[in-house]
Amino acid sequence: MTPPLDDAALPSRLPRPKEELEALKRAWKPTSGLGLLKEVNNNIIGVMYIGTALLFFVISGTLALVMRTQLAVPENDVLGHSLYNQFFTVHGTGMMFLFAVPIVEAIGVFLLPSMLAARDLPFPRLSAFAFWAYLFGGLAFFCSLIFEVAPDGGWFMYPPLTSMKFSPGINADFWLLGIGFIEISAIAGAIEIIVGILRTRPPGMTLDKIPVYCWSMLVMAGMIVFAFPAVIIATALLEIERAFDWPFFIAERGGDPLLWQHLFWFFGHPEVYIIFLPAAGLVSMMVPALAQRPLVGHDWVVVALVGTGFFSFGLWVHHMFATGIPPLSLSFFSAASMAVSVPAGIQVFAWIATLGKGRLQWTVATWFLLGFLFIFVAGGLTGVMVAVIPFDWQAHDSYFVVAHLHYVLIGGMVFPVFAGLYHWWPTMKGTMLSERLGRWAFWMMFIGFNVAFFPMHVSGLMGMPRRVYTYPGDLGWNVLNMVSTVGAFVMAFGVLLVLIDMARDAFGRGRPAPENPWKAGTLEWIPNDDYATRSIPHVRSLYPLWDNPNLSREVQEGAHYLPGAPTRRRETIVTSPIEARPQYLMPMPGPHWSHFLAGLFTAAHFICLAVQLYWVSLVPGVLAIASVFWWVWGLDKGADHPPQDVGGGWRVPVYLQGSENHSWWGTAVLLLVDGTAFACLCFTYVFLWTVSPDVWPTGTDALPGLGWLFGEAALWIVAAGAMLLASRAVAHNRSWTMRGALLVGLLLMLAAAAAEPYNHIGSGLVASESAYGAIVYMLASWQVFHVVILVLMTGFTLARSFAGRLHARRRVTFDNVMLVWLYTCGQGVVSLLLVHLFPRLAV
Ligand code: HEM
Ligand SMILES: [Cu+2]
Repeated sequence: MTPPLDDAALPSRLPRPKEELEALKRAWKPTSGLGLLKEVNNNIIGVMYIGTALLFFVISGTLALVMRTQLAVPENDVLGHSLYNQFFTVHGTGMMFLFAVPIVEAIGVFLLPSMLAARDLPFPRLSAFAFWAYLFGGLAFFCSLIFEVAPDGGWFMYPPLTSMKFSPGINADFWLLGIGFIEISAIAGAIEIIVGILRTRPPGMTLDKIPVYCWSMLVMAGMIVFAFPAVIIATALLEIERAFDWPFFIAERGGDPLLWQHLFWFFGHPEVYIIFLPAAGLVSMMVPALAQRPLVGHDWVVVALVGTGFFSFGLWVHHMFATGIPPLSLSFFSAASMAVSVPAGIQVFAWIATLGKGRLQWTVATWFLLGFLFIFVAGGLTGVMVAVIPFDWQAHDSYFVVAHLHYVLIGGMVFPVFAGLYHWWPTMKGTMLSERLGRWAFWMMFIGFNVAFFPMHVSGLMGMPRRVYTYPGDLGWNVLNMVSTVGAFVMAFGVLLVLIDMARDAFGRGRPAPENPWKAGTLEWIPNDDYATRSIPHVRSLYPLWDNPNLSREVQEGAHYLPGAPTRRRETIVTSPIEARPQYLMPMPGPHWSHFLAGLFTAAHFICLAVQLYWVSLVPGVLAIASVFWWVWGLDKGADHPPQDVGGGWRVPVYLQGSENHSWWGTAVLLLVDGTAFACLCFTYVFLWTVSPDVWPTGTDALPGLGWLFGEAALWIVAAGAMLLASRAVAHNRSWTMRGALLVGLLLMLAAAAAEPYNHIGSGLVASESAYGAIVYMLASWQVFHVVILVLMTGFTLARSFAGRLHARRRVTFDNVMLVWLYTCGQGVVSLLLVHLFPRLAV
């Protein structure tokens, strides 16, 4: 490789040839009209994504207003009992799953590439797919309210209330299938964000020069990878219990409703930080810009972010203080819950110190930030209160908790997000929102919020339980409730003002923004176009625009990296994860119908399942898979161009195989998700055994013989060996050996995956009889599911091989399949050891 740039020189020589910019523009030309559906550019998808999340916020908020109307006076009958239950469930679920998480990811999709000066994130079609799946799934979810079949078990859907016995209709299925599948889109977004931040940074942006926001997004995406599988597994188990009567949560047959709580809160607690950390990251970017000085204690803030992400996984039990947990673990989790306020405190002090040292600009964003600090600190304090166990026992399931959770969520994420909307609006299309309307909106939201939610602390302590649709008039709660309702409406008018402001801008009434209106120091303020920045800047510090006042002009003149489109198509530079050295030029997929159709059909498939049209659901299911094949068929282009000059003396290839390829990283992250899901199933097995060892077999009679264990394990191991053989065959271009090895390996895996349920059926185990049977067959089904995926992937690989698109110098597709394959074999062996050895050892 060529040496990197010496300090003074600019990466590309000026002036640039005229046709260069033309080529760049042509490659990134957006589609118009109906073509918008095909679009993948993060600038466009990001805006649609944010808009959809705001739409869902407004819908969920409207439900809250109706609930507040119902609660304004005692014995009210605006909403009946059953509808109220549906309303709070859809409100809570909508806010948490369809607004809070999606909007932070959406902001990431919009903002990250420009903060990293990348032309786009590494998997543009994946984010577009995630967006469409989310849009269609979310709309269907809200529609369930219209037909009065919305879920009504609360946003955390505790069984047994949500199991078949107590929720016989399809309401709960809407939640389980609707939300379960929308999580796919959250995970897709997380993969995109992780690989994007690690691999598409601008040259020179080493780990210590990553903007705080990117750190926060990296941590949050990492948390999604480890937290969301738990809720996906939980929803899958509950849905399977409902559909096939496999008793995971039914105590009479050895299940345990607490299993749900563990799995759910293992996700649910980190969820709060998944929402809060990106918001904190946004704050850490806005505060320095508004105060015109670097963030005080930058390194500490980063450590705090990473630390929060790490520790918040240990805390799920504090949502279960009232469930009869042993006292020693109670104290441990109580102390840990308080400790997690320390990193939040560090960040708050860093922001206050920065604001205090700088010369503050008073923008709308500043006001929202101050509102955020006030509300969030208040919510943190009540959080410490409920972390005290005796207090929690008092306040549990009262309005005190409703007040606390809204202080944290609205203070901690809604206010920063609105600050961010006003702050970064100019980067969208160069116009500004109205400072005057914005200030009105802020004050209405701030005052309305406190008027609405502060009294709930009091009504909660006076004994008002949460999730009641009405109350008698003689308990002293009347005034407090009326005040809360009035406050909620004032706040809603504040939100409405923001929407009006945004609509004004959309209809061309916005003021044109100056370049970098708040004089910020980070890369997203370099003027942007469909192709992102004209050239990719060389980064030397945390605030490049402050340290080099010429940077923006240099970039716009094309003096930095990749000033054009050398291969005449969309592409960006992939850099090394730590030092951000250019490694290769990644071609990026352009607009296409496939991912849109994949999103549409995936949503249709799950909606059909939710309304129990099982056979019909096969049609969109097959179409979704076909669309995915169509989508990925055109990727993995191989080195179809010679190495290209990207500036700074770097001449890089246009294709790299093996572990340096970005899609290999994407697959690896996906397997982390998969592994976490599998770990949750293993946890389920062991957990159910600890609560009901009596339904487990004692002695070896009831178990399949050891021969099955060794036989099946051998099949998995040999199948893995076949894959390694196939891999060597690819390296030597021995196509027929590869095809043969793949087919043999696949047959072995099919045999292994089928043998496992077969031998349990043989020994008389019935899935619906006991929790033991249920989890054993669940683990076996999990393996079958993986092999089915591998059948599809192998078929695809073979098709590529026959089409001449797979050989020694073009094997990225193959390598990704190999990862999934080897993982599946390993998982198969672990699963066998657990199922066959554990009952033998645990007598
Ligand atoms: C726009 C202002 C909002 C108002 C007026 C509001 C009001 C309410 C009300 C009346 C309830 C039902 C309480 C009960 O009956 O137990 C509730 C529950 C809830 N809200 Fe909000 N809310 C608002 C915004 C939000 C936001 C922004 C989030 C999250 C990001 C959120 C998350 C929740 C959750 C998770 C629940 C619990 C639902 C359950 O118990 O299953 N809310 N809210
Ligand atoms: Cu928690």
